[in-house]
Amino acid sequence: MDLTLSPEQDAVRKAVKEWVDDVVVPPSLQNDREERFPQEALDGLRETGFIGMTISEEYGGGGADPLSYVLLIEELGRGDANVRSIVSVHLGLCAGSIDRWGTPEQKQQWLPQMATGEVLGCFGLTEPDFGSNPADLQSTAVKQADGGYVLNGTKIFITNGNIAGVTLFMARTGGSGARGVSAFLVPNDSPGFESRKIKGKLGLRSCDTAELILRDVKVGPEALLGGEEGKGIRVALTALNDGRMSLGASCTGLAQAALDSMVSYTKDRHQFGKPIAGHQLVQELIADTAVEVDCARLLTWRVADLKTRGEDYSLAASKAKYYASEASVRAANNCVQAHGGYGYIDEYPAGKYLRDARVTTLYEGTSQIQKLIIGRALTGISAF
Ligand code: TGC
Ligand code: FAD
Repeated sequence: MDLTLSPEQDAVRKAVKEWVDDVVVPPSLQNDREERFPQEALDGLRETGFIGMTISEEYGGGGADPLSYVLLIEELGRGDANVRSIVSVHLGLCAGSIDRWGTPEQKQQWLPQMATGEVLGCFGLTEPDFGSNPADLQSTAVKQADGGYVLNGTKIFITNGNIAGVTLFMARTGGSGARGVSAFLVPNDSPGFESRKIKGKLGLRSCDTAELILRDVKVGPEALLGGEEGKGIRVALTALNDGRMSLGASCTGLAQAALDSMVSYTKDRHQFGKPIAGHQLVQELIADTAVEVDCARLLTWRVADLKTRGEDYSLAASKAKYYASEASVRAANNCVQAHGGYGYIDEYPAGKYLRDARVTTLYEGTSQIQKLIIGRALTGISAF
């Protein structure tokens, strides 16, 4: 299923697909078994420039349009969701926020290094006691006489947290609720900044997930993103519009991988004297998945189209994220089913697809939160 792509977008898609098949897919199962970080993929993302694809050209990035970014992320999601998460947190959530809200000095300080991947970014919103409701977060930023701040607080489940050079850190500068939160750009090597690896994840076993603990971390006034207090939740939720578009793309890619794997396996595997692909109920698994892949892709490409046209894409992003994440779990589950017992061992990727898909209905706003966002937009009544 395809809509018409421009020649440039088509070229991006082909180049990324080829690179993903060469570099990302081959070590992905072994990396998952060993919980090994996909270093070759990260090196390759730097060499190809994919790591800075959407950063403005004036800061050394690729200046890519939203649909090209979606194509990149979909292919990465097809190859290995671990690699996808490194990129979309670095680019979409962190660099994207600096590009959108940063002062000229902040852009100059961070974006050139992020465009090459020399510095990776992470996104510090979730806290141990505040996940779905970040407006109540408790990390603090206390203003000092010199205009700088002292930061304290703990962030949990932070993708790239141990490998990033800069954290977009949301902390309370004063007052309760969303308006009391501000966004800071904090170097991860600051004195008092500690990161701890989170182990034992159900899926996404080879990418980095961290707990970040900040104890009296001192930053100058230049660390306040955009130079304005009280914008932290808005900064975060705006970034998450892009994050949700990206997750729609990643889940489309994962569901496509599950579909490809099912088609290939069921044509080879024989039972009752014929390929299992010849049994109608097996074809049902394939057909259901194929339709869901198309739906997920169309919903996600629509978000990119709205963004390209400068229209509000937040509602469309929530719909795409909600649908594609749930669809990717169903696709991966169908893939396991079509593989029979072989779907339950790690010789085939089916089990990895299911474990990697599972988190996508949880992060970047759970499915329940997406449904409440959609319901609020349609009715004008907030259930929060
Ligand atoms: P609310 O009162 O509605 O709004 C607060 C301020 O934000 C503005 N705003 C938005 N701006 C842009 N886009 C949107 N979609 C926006 N939604 C709200 C709003 O205008 C307001 O601005 P201002 O200037 O008036 O102050 O906020 P709320 O507290 O009612 O929001 C509720 C809710 C539940 C929708 C929100 O808190 C939410 O989305 N919660 C989910 C949290 C979440 O998604 N966390 C994700 C963490 S990051 C992550 O998971 C990365 S995973 C890594 C990977 O992908 O690999
Ligand atoms: P909770 O908010 O406690 O929710 C628990 C359950 O209650 C969910 O089912 C939820 O849907 C439901 N619930 C909560 N409120 C409501 C309501 N009002 N109505 C109905 N149901 C409700 N965060 C970051 O900031 N940066 C990252 O890079 C990042 N990466 C992550 C990587 C991984 C691998 C994981 C697992 C998480 C990551 N997160 C990150 C955190 C993620 O965004 C949160 O886990 C998610 O937002 C949910 O928050 P919570 O875990 O506190 O769950």
